[in-house]
Amino acid sequence: MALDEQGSDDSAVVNELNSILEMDITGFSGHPIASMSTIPHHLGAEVFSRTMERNAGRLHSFKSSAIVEQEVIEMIADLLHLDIPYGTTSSGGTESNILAMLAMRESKKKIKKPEIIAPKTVHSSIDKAAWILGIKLVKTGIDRQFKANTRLIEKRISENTVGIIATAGTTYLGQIDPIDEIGLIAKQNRIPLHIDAAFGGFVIPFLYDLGLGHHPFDFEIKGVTSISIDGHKMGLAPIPSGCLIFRSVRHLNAITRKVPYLRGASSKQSSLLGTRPAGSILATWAIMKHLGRSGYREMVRGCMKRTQLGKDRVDENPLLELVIDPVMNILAIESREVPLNVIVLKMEKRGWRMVTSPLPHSLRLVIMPHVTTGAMNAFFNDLDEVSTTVPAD
Ligand code: 0PR
Repeated sequence: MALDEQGSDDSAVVNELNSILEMDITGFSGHPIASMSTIPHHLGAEVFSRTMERNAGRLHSFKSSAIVEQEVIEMIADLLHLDIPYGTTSSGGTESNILAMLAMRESKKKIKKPEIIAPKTVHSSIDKAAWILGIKLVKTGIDRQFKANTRLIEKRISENTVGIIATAGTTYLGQIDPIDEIGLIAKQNRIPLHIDAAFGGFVIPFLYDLGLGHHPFDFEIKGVTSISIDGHKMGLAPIPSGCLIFRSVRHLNAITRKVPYLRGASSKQSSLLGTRPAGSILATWAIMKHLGRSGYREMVRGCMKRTQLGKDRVDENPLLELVIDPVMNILAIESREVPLNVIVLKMEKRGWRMVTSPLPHSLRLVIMPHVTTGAMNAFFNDLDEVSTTVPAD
């Protein structure tokens, strides 16, 4: 498309854009059921929209953002059982994971051929980070519940190992690795352990409060050295909102660079990005202050209630099967009769945008706060029809 010499007036542009935007399935459209993103909390959206010019890469000018960023890090660390955190906000799970792996590589600089051990269920951003950072990723096996096998991790530790990674809330199944066991071997071998809690970080602490399972995953476990957690998933924050927290200042220092021409707080940067939106950090702060623990707990309660509804609907359909009993608000569904690809095509025709996980081949549903009981029922009514070869009457 060429850039027009003369611009169009506001309303013409907005009309054109609106017709393009109609293609999207968003949290507002009643159909989204597969995505880890949600409608940001209205307070965050309001804060974001009026602070868009603020740059968290220039904290010397935007001093308020420096204070607020630190408070976001502290509130999140509090949720993750750490009193004195060191960290940075980020653009999301990918950036946090890249930085965590950079810290591992940099804190063991003597190792010339760095390797990181990670179960094969880690998110693709871990592979991307290894590629960018020149780190060899040693992938390890999982058990029948799709959790990391600790023994296999231990076996692969070598003189080149600079770190271990585990996940609290896997992308495909929402499964939690046995982080207490992995923490123990990481500590015994003095190897940093990063936990990717991009999705699960804003869920697991509240599951415990709600009596829905105790899954130790955070800094309570001595061997855990860093955690990534995303506001823009279950934190209800606008995109981009991620956070990386370290237990030790040594690891934060390992990813901090001087930017000598900038002054004061801006003269050091720990993020990958230079210019980055302060608006989403301010929005995350506002949402966290507004919701408090009880607000998040109630949100998780609702998501888990509707997850149970989804589980019941799968259990009622003899041609569908869950891969694991849901640990958090993610359901992975296998089909016994109709091939999954056929189901996906038919569901897409009915307006659903689907996600299929490869391990194992299954449909992934994420029961985010915007996924209402009505949307769940509408989805399963359609799924019941397309998952059988016998036409429904
Ligand atoms: N770690 C885990 C466990 C993740 O699931 C993800 C994203 C990341 C890290 C990376 O986070 P960022 O995407 O914030 O960098 N997983 C999402 C998913 O696979 C990414 C996504 C989100 C994909 C929304 C599609 C979508 O509609 O669902």
